[in-house]
Amino acid sequence: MPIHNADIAVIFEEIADLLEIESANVFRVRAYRNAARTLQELGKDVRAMAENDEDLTRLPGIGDDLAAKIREIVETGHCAMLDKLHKQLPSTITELLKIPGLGPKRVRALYHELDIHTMEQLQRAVRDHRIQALPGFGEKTEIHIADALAVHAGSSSRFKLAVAAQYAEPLATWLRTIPGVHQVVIAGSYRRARETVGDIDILITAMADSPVMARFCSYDEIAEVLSHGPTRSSVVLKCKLQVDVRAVSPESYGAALHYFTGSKAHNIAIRRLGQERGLKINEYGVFKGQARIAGETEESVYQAVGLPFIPPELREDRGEIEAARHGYLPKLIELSDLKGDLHAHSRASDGHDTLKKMAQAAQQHGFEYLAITEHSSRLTIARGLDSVQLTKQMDEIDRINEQLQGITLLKGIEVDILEDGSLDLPDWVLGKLDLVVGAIHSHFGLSRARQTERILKAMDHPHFTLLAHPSGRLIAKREPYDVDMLRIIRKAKERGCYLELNATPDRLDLLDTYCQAAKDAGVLISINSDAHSVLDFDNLRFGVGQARRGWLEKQNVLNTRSLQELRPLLNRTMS
Ligand code: DGT
Ligand code: CA
Ligand code: CA
Repeated sequence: MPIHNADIAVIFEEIADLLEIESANVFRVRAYRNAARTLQELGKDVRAMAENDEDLTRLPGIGDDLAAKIREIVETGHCAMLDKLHKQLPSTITELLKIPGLGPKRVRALYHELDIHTMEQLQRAVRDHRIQALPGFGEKTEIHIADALAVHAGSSSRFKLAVAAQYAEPLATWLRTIPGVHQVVIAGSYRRARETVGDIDILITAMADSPVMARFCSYDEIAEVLSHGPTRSSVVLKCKLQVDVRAVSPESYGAALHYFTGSKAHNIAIRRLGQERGLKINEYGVFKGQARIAGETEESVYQAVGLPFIPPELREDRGEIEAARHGYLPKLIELSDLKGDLHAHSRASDGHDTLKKMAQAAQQHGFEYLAITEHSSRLTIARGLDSVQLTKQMDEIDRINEQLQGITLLKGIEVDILEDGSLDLPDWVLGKLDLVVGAIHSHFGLSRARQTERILKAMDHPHFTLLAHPSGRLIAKREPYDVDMLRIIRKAKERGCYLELNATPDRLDLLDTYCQAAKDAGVLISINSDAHSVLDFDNLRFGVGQARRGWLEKQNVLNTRSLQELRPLLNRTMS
């Protein structure tokens, strides 16, 4: 692999970082940093210079020693000095340096002051809150490290659905502009709206002479072309997301779309149904002997095995084929069914926009109502509200509602559920609100029994309306806390309160299988944006995707109700 100037600069930067951690002479450290900068900004290829035996010491900041190191790196790809530093310091140090926000100074403090040599030791220091006590650190940095550690622990190569969308959708849009292209569909787990996707599968139909495959392989975000052919190609984008593209003829479109949408388990079950009828089903069509009897549309594939169309989000072989056969497939909720949103923040706590802006944005999304639910005072990092501030906000909402037309702000709070299950604000103020959204933001590590009791107790509170992000998980960052979710669902039924499906891309919480359990128990789910800015309402589509995976229909979702229908449902009469 050819060495570029930037590669050598990276090595010199790392040497400088490690020397700094070792408390080396500041001039020495600076020499490596200066050399790194010289290499980054140099218009000439230093490898070519070294190979042509040019005098490297004529470059600014490069003396005999650094010139020798450049030659060494160009010839071997390694630098013995960096290897030696790696051996002297715990390997964790290099990993710590990769955490955004942790420069060599902070890493040195962790190493020298807290004697942290391993990830486990770091984990323990985070847990015991010893990090925030260090000079120059603080609570924010500690949380940052905790997040980075969690990512490190669960480091998987799957992409969150919303992140994959940011790459896949512009690519699909661009593919549609290529001459001769008819259809472009993103299939696979993406189409099934799984919360994370392993890779992107794109299906294309195009004229035989379309240059689509050649063009696809020249897309400027590609890092590597894994395979390239007239009907299938695979590439890895610079962001490391793999994209598989398949081109099929129009008569195979439905069969191919069905095949590449999956899931694999669903496909196998459908193929078996075909076999029972003497049919062969593959990505090219449905065949009886040599004759193609279906495959142009997905509907025709299902029809061939005696079933109605099954929506992609249900295709997990979790009972959807049975349901289709017996005619009780759900009529799944759609984004346009939502009439409001019951969880949003404004500038009064940790949001970015004013109440009025948030209301107008909600209205533009076709909503009749938006509940403002700031954090409560316990959550100091989110500038939570106390009783006085909340009372003031209620007055402000009254004033704004008088000015607004066609949209109503509801008065709410996202109140912290404290460790003992009590709520972080007094009853008198909670009683004045339209709804009380309860949430866990601390003590994630309680035992299953205690965590469950804590939430059940909160739900017993006479003013409790809705449990926010019920499992507390952050995708690829933080595991759900240990709770008996079925017990919580039963409690919600008993108490006449509701569970949230939080649509934030890294939450998507309640999980799909529990949505189904809540539906079966007759508990309504509220699909909420948890918006912290006017842009966040766009995330609701991911929440709706997850709700569809959870078999939810319009009537199972609280915020499909009109404001008039909603009011009595928020009025807690049970106590
Ligand atoms: P992912 O990418 O891990 O999030 O999940 P998928 O479902 O997108 O899986 P992927 O990309 O490996 O394959 C796309 C679809 O192709 C998959 O959902 C079903 C179909 N498929 C892949 N391999 C097989 C197979 O061995 N048999 C059958 N029947 N279908 C397969
Ligand atoms: Ca895939
Ligand atoms: Ca794939």
